[in-house]
Amino acid sequence: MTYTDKEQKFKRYTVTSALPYANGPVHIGHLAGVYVPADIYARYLRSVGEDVIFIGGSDEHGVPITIKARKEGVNPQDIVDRYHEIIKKSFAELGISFDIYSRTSSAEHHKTAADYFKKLYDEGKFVEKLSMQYYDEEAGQFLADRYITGTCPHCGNEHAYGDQCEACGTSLNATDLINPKSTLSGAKPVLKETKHWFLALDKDEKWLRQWILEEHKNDWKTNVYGQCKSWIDAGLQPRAVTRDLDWGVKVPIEGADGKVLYVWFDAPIGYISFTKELTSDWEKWWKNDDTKLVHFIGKDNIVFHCIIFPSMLKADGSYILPENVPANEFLNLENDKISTSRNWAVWLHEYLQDFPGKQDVLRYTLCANAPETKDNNFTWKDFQDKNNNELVAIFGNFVNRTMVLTHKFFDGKVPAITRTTELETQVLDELKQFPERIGRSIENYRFREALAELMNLARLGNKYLTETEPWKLIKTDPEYTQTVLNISLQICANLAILCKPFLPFTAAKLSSLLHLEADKWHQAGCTDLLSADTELEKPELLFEKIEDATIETQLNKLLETKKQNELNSWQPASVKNNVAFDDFGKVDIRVGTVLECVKVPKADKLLQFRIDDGMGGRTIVSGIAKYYPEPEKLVGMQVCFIANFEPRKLKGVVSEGMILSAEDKDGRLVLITPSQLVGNGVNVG
Ligand code: B3M
Ligand code: ZN
Repeated sequence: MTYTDKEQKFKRYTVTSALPYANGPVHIGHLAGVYVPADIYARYLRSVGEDVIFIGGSDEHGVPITIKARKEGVNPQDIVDRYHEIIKKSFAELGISFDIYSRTSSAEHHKTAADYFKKLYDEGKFVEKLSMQYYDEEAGQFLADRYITGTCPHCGNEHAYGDQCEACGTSLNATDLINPKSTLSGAKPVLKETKHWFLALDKDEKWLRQWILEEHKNDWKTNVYGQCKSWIDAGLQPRAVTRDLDWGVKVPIEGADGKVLYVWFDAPIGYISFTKELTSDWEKWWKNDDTKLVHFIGKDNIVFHCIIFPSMLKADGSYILPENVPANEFLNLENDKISTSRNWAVWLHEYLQDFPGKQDVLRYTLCANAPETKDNNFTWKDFQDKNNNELVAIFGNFVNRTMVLTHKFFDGKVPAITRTTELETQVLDELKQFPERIGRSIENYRFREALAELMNLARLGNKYLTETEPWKLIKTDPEYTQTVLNISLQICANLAILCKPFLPFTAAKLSSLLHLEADKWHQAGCTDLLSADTELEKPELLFEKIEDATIETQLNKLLETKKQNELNSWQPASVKNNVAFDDFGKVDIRVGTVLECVKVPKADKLLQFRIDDGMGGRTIVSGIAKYYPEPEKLVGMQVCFIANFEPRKLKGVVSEGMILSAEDKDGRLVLITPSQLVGNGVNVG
């Protein structure tokens, strides 16, 4: 039983988490925004004994998939097969406790989505319209959604997609874009007539306004409510739910060849089809008023889950609407926007490889830093601090001290409570409050607050040990020491139960160390979870310190990415103004052989060359020392130099010319040398 849904209006919970596109692996931004909070919520509901299903799966349709396939020169099916497996496996390893993780390419989904469309079509719920859509004549294809980019009419972002501007979050129609451009060929698209089916969102405005802006005024998060309000206030437009594409769920009516359902029409139906795959009893999870439907999503999905999907559900008429849509904001990485295309991310499957057995550390950090009310930042330093200063120093340390002392003084068996003092009464009073306090925070989607409370329970344990000092007390009052360690072990047991939604691996380990059987939320909050004489396992550390070197490795990985991105975004300098042939002829470029090359004393950047120029030799100073740390190795090499460059003195050496080099993308200077040996002093031109 939950603390807030007091009158027991809800008998069961359908919890969904956004379906990640199977065009890449998942990263910490996805996790902090959607999957970690959703998992905490689902695990908590199970722990309080609620009937819950937690639904997830891969979104395998839509232009993000076909664009990726095109880029790699493979089929869309190859892309989704590859990433669906990676995503599914990594979620499982992180302990995201889906009751089902399916995919929208499944036969059940295709059928469910097609039937859903067909029913609305047969009931005349769509508006059928011939409209002008952008078409790429070079590619011979209509340009749906991400196949077209242009300037957002709302915020001026020049890289807005045909269906959405990621900068301001506005949902767009491709024809809204200013300066539209095809992402297939780069060509300016033309308008061509095509038939599509539209959801009449304009007709839904009234009930949406009532339902969201009135009924959910106080329980939806302000970021969600605010976005909904601005869309509704701006006036809702009919929205096409079909596309001229060949990848997706085929439009199940006559005369719709070459058309598929819009990905944002089929994907949320995925929640329903996956429930069908999970249980034949699926309808009660979707059609009963005593079911609470909650969608966990990122902020860029708000319009689809709060307006478009509800409008689809309402159009069918037999479904419940979401009770809440707790969307998070975005997580940045090291102060920079997470980006799949720039590889600026911490990828879950890589984390699991680099940090085996440390799933809970990531879960902890991402929950403690979750972007619940504003964008937030993940840094590796903070990850290390949260592990070392919180998990190790507070939680782990308390449990470890308690276990070690019990083994030392009481042979690893839970000692009985002998006498208690005022202090134990106080500790118990506080302890009692934790399940409800943490539970209420979770029920209100305040996961950071809930986690902070959990750590306060570990702090309570540490404070109790510090005040009673059992390591000293054993000498003067062994009897009361029994009480102290009993109470401390009971706090450990409470931690094991209450940490489970957040830190499931730690909960399992701690429960097995304590031989704790209780695992239900409402069993916590008391001091009789472990009976006297229960044998404990040998102490084992719950968390280990993370060393600087480990963090350094991760930071270096990001540094490499940054360098790579700089190289990728490098563009040749624009060509200078034209010069007349005669002007070019004034520059006298020759070839010479390096006879000697040494560093110029007291000048880090300079090398002093002696060149055989076929004319008796000359000295040239060049600022390339940084790129040639062993200058003697250049002896014998032929170089090109400007022979009639005005001589000038550099660090006391007269330089008679200028050696030519190319500046590479990373700013490195590389000497220019003829491709075959030529005579010294010959002209270059
Ligand atoms: N695949 C979009 C996204 O990952 C989308 C979510 C679908 S939820 C039904 O942002
Ligand atoms: Zn915009």
